Amino acid sequence: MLIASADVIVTSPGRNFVTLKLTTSDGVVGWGDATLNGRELSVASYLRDHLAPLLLGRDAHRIEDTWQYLYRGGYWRRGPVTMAAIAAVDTALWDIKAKVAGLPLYQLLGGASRERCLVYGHASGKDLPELFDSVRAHLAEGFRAVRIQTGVPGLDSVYGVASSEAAAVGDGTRYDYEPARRSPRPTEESWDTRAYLRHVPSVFEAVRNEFGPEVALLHDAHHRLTPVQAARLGRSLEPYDLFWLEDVTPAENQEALRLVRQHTTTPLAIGEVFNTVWDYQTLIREQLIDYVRSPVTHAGGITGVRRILDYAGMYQVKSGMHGPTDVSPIGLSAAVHLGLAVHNFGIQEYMVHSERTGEVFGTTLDFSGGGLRPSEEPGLGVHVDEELAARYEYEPAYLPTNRLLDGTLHDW
Ligand code: GCO
Ligand code: MG
Repeated sequence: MLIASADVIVTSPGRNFVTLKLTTSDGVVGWGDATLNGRELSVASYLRDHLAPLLLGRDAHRIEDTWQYLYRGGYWRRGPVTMAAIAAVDTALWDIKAKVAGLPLYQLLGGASRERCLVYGHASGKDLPELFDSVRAHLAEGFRAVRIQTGVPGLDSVYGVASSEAAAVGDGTRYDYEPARRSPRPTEESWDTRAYLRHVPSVFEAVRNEFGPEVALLHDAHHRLTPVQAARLGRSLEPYDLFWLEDVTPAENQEALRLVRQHTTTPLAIGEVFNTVWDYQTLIREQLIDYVRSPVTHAGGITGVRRILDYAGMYQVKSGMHGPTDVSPIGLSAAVHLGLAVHNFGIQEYMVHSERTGEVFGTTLDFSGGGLRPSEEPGLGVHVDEELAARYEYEPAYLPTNRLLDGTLHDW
């Protein structure tokens, strides 16, 4: 069974997505997600101009060999563009193999290790009343874990908090947060670490008082702190029993996490911007973190993330795959198949896609009891409406940048 065609679909049903469609000589179709927020066209070109010609005529069953061929054979290794492109190929090949086997993908990965994958949603609000509405709306929808982000007094716009227009989406309490704005240049946000560090513990105190001890609470510091600031934040949040504190520092300096770890027992999650097991080598071996964030879409597909999770499992580190709306429903479905199968699953991020996205990318995932489960359909269980996709043309969109109050560019 040979790969007969490799087509790249760029579509923008509200936000941009890059999708790979592989078709075999027998007519079996496999889908893969290669969406890299704000840098979509570079991955589309990587796939279209450099990988598609290499894939034609290859045996579609040789997934591991294809992964190595694209990773080692390309000479230029790692990096988000390369690894998102490899991810799409890998995911599409797993989709094909599972369809040929007549089994849902998770069965090929070892079968279910649990009934469903616990997920967390995004609760946010510019102040406490808005935040409480958002938490309540999530709990009413069945979420058992929520990420908490709020505005910081003195700052106009803050990572993770929806604008008022977005807050009006749906029943008015979801506060959908989509950081990439459709514009030819990134927007700018402002930041003040001291104001943030003063404010956040009081938010978690209020949320615990209002919603009790049961609900799992998470928080994303989005790479903005130094190690010593991160250590302080982790320690100040200990009374509120967080499920995790995410991306406290820009963790490409892995050793920096030693200091954070020595000073706090708040669990740490890192790695949504990482794309290979090498990015985690020290973090995992020294048990400096508790959850790895790499999703199937950005870290070399099922094959790449399974490698990371097998290594993590040796050190009691669990999965916490990135699942914002910039991971397409195809990428989310792949993550849920993998999450259902691996032993060291922790939690899955689930930022619900817009209705328009759902019309282009249909999934067969089932959300109930606070978790997601894939259907029994052979393969990934995703259906792409290609005609509809063609109607939504790519539009430039960028993630914001971030500046300190004195104008210095800071990590966003
Ligand atoms: C998360 C992330 C996202 C990213 C976004 C970038 O934890 O969900 O931090 O909000 O900022 O996915 O593309
Ligand atoms: Mg994050």
